[in-house]
Amino acid sequence: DDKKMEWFKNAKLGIMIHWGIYSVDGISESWSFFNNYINHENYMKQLNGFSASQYQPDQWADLIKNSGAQYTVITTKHHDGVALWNSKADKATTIPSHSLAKKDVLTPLISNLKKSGLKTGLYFSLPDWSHPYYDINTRTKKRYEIGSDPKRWKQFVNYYQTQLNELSSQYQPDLLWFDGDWEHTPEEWEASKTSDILKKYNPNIIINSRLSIPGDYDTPEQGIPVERPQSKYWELCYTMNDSWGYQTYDDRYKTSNMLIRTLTDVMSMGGNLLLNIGPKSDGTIPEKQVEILKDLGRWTSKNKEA
Ligand code: FUL
Repeated sequence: DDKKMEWFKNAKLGIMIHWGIYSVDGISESWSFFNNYINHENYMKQLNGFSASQYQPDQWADLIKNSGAQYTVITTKHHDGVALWNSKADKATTIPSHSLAKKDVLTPLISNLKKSGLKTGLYFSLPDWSHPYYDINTRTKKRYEIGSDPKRWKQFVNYYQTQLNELSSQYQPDLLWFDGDWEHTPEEWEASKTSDILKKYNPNIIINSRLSIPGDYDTPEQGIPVERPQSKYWELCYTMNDSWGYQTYDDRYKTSNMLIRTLTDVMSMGGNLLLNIGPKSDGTIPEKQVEILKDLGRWTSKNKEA
């Protein structure tokens, strides 16, 4: 397994991308309706504002490549359940079919990233708070017991595993970044089967530790661990400001120097930094984030041997 982890171990810097309909109103990804900041119906109305009209995936790839990052992780589906790709799975809501953009935004990005030599990771939320078969229904605020309706839950598991089949066959990802495993047990998620599905497409796929079963590397979030993590491989996911998705009012950016210091701290502890950007719904990347990526690029190119 060390062999397949080689590129990851040497990567040091990766860029995470949170891009979804939440960027339309500039509110928090999925959590805004989960926490009743907005109701589910109005949250979903953001589909009508997601235009991707200025979207230039080749420029995204250049910008990421020039930052010195070796890989990316993009949100293909957050807890809100909206698929960024043209999912044909049962009752899926997708950007290509249901948004204003009416186009496939993931395929051109993945191909540009691969052309630039970047490894590609896909973020995928296990919970899907909009799907009729999921046990927590945010529309009705009702929850069904899996034990009382195992057939329905099975339909949900089939649905999400179908989506992973689609993603694997369409994009051949190098890494799968699961999220939200906390909502169910490994048995309920059928986690081992899920992992087998991914390995069938790519025996060398790297899977993070949020599939409810031990993964290939640890995933601390938003803070450098105090002690060097026990696991051999790890990655700190980290925001440039205080938000993952694009948020209108969040201008609390860390300075480039602070972020470079975080990168060197993480490196010295044997980890990778997965630094997040949150593009806007028209497909542009906020200026401040572009600036930080460029600053990182200047630093990494001067410190190649690091
Ligand atoms: C968390 C999610 O709940 C956040 O919204 C975000 O995507 C972060 C990277 O992971 O678990």
